[in-house]
Amino acid sequence: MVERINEILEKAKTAVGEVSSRANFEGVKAKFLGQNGALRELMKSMTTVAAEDKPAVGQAINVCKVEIEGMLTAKLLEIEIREAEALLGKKVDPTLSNHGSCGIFCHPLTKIRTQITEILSKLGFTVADGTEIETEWFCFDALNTPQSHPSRNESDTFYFPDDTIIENVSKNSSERYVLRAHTSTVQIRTMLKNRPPIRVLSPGTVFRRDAIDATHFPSFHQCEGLAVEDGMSVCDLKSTLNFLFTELIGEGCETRMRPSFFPFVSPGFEVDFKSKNLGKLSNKWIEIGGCGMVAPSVFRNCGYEDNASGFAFGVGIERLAMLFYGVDDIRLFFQNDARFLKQFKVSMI
Ligand code: FA5
Repeated sequence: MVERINEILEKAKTAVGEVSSRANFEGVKAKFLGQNGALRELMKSMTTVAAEDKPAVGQAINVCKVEIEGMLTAKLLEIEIREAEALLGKKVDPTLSNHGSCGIFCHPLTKIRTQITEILSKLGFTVADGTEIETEWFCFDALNTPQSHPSRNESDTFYFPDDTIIENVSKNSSERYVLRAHTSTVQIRTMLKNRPPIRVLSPGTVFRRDAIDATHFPSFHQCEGLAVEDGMSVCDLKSTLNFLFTELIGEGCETRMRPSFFPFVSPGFEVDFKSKNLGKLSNKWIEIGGCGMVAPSVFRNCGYEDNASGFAFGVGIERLAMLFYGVDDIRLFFQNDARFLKQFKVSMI
């Protein structure tokens, strides 16, 4: 039996050494580690081994398996480096860190996020940080969203168990922690810390228990905008959004603002887009974000005077990227498929 194990190991060394492509790789992997592979055959023949020899033989088979897996992992890395080099047209050093640089490719979501912040920085907006784990107060109560609101259902929002303790995020005993369901939490954090004039943007990840389809994903990205200044009106909101969309998308898309309800703005609107060139989503209105004038109760929750005025908006980064790049399925952004990503040859600093 031990001879048989050694023989398989030798054969595996030769076979893995000769692998030159991914297809070839899969074949060799199946031959040794697959359902009907050599290792499985060895395991089956354990029934014929004498009881006293079983531990030693079992261990030898295990060692053989680990060695073959190791050889295959090293070979796969070699293949991936070769593929990356072919894609990039230059040598790749996989040991180098990619921190601080998007290299030649930049994920489309990163690109859109950067564009939004660059465009609105021309109007004086700066970036404000938020946190992904929030308390119910920041996510809902401070935003005038009562317990009975559907967005607070367990089936909509990710709640942490009652006894969770998270350092640096304090809460009162009746509250729970949540994964923030929108970036509007940053409106509250910003207004508690600052006084007007305020012009901030806050891009980030948000989480909802949404079923996955072509336009929904349970973890996605939004960019919040908040401006608080004397005498602000819906005109300021509309012209800010028009400026953003015209700079970002250009003339190829139609936009509309339709009256809608969000508990933290009054009046509130939904912003939709339509594009002729969007595959299976062509000529359909796609909701891109919500917006409105900050509600007096929200100002009060942050200790502001009732007569404060400001607007807020929250746009879905995936939805904007879909329109911008003509991507008709949101899932493509998260599959990490090089064939999809390599199309986004953008040079970014
Ligand atoms: C909000 O989240 C509000 N906080 C927006 C807002 C901010 C309104 C400020 C008023 C003032 P809504 O739930 O509609 O609103 O989500 C905003 C956008 O996020 C949507 O228009 C859509 O573009 C995107 N979005 C929502 N759910 C998903 C999902 N599951 N997957 C991908 N994108 C989504």
